[in-house]
Amino acid sequence: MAAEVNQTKTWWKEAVVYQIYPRSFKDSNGDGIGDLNGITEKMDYLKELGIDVIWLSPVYESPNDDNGYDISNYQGIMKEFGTMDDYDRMLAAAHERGIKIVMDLVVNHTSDEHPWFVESRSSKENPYRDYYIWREGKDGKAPNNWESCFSGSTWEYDETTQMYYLHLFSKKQPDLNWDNPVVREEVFRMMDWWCQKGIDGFRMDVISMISKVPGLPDGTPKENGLADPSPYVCHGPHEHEYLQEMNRKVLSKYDLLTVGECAGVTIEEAKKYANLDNSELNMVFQFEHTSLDCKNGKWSDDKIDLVELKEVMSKWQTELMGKAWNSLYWCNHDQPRMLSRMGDDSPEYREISAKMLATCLHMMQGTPYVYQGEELGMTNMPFQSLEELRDIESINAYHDLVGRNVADHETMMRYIRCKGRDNARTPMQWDDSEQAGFTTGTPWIEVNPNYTEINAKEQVEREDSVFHYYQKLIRLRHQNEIIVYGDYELLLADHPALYVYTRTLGEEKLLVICNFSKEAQEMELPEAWKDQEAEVLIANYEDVQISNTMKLRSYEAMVLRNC
Ligand code: TEU
Ligand code: CA
Repeated sequence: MAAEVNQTKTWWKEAVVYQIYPRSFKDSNGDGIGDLNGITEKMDYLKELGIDVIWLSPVYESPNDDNGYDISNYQGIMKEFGTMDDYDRMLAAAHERGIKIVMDLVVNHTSDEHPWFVESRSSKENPYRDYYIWREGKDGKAPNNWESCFSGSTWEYDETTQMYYLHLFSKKQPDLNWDNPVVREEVFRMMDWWCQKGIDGFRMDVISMISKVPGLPDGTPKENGLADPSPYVCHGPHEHEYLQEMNRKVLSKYDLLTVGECAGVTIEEAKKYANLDNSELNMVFQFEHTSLDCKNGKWSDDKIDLVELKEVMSKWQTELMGKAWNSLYWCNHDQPRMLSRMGDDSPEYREISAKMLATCLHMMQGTPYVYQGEELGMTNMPFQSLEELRDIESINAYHDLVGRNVADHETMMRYIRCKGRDNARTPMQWDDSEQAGFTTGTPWIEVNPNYTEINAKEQVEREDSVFHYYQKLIRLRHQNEIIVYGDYELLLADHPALYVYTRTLGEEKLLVICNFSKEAQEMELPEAWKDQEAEVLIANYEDVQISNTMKLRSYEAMVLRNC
C-alpha cells in the first residue's frame, strides 16, 4: 500500500534542513564577507532553532564569478571563508550539537580557473581536453543556438585552439563532459574524500543537466535568435545511468542525505531520481511552484496565483506519495523572499503572514528547507540601482534586456526587485547594531534597511516572534509522526484565498487552514470536523475560536488535531 511505503522511517525524512549562504551569514573578521568561523559562532543559534541539518552553499576555492558556484578546487576552502582547519572546526561544532552538514556539490561545471580547464583549453591533444565539451564553430558562429541561463550564447570561443566550449551558465563556468568516464571517476573520488571527512550528504547543483543529448541540436529560437536548451540538457539520455553509478560507487557506502536540484523536473522524472529503492537520490528540488510567477518570462512582475499554487503543491504531495520523497521549500539563494512574494511584507502583516506561509509548508509531507533569514521573516530588498546588485544573473539580464530595449531602466529594476536573486543574499540580520551585526566592516552587499525592526536578537528574546514560531513548527514535526508520514489531501481546491488540507495517519487527522489574503474569510468546517472536539496544535493568532463556521482573520493560519 502506498501509504505504508512512505512510512519506512529514515532520519532524512524526519529532518528539517537549514540552508546557509556563507557569504551573507556571519562575518567573523570584519572584511565584510561571511565566513566559516562566523558559522561556528552561530551554531548555538541554529541549535536553538532546532534544525537537524545544515545545507552549506559552496565554500570551495572559487574566483566568485557566481559566488562560489564556480569552483576552482573542490578540496580546498575559499580563502575569504577561512581554511580547512576552520572547516573541520565548524563540522565538529555542528556534530557536537547533533547537527549534520550537507555539502553543495557543483559538478555540472567547474570554474574556468580549475586546473582541469586550464589544461583542457591549452591544446587539442591535452589529456584533459575531453573533460569539457569542445566543438568547432558553424559558419564562423557558435556551434548551436542555445541561450545561457545567464544571458547570451552558451558557447565561448577560445583563441588558443580556435574552438568553442559549452557553458550553460557563465562563461567562467565551463560544463564538464560527463560522458567521459574519467571525469566521472574524478568526481566520485572527490565526493568520497568529503564523505571520509564525515560530512552527511550532498545537495547536487543542477544535477539534472549532466547528460546532454548527443549532437547538441539547435532549439526553437526566441525573438533574440537564441533557444532554451532545456529539452536537450535536462534529464538527458544517460542522466539516471550516471546517478546510479554515483550511487553504487559513493552514496550507497555512507548514510547520507542527498537532494538533487532538478530544474524542469516532472513528477515522472522525480520518481526516477528519488525512487524509494534508493538507487539514485533521496529527493529532488522541483521548480514548478517557484515558476508560477514567470508566465511572461522570468523577468516580469507576474504574481503567483493561489489556486495554481495549490494545484502544483498538491500534485507533488499526492503523486509522490508512496513512490518518492518530496523536498519542501519556499526560499533559497536563487529565489526572492517568499514573504514578499506571496505574503505581506508591510510592518502590519509581516509577522502574521510569515507565520502563515511557514505553517502551510511545514505541515506538508516531505523534508522542509528553511533558508537563512526566513525564520525571521526577512524581506526583499528595495534595490534602486545597478551598482547595488552583485548577482551575475541579474546584472547580465539587465544589460541584455535594457541593451536590446526590451525593458527600460525603471522596469528592469522593478523586475529585479520582484525576482532578483540578490533579494535572498543580503546579509543575515543578527541585531539592530550597525550593519545588522553581520560585520564590523563594510558588507560585500548592502544590508536591508529594515534590520532595526527585523533581527535575530529581538526575535530570540520575544516569545511570539517568527523565530519562535519556526522553532515550534520544527519541534512539532519532531514530536508528531503524522506531520512527517501522514497522507495529504487538499480541500477547497478552487477557493481563491484559502489553502486548506488534511493529513491522515491511521486514526489521527490534522486540518491545516491558511488564509493567504488580508481580507477576512468565512469557511465551513468539513463535515467530519463539525461539532467535534479538536486541539489547536499551532496557530498564528493567540485567541483561536473553533466553530462550524470559521471566521478567519488576515493571514490567519491554524492546525487542528482530532481528539
Ligand atoms: O541554480 C541553477 C538554476 O537553475 C538557476 O539558474 C536558476 O534557474 C536561477 O538562478 C533562478 O533565478 C544553481 C545554483 O543554485 C545557482 O546559484 C547557480 O548560479 C547555478 O546553479 C549555477 O551553478
Ligand atoms: Ca570574513
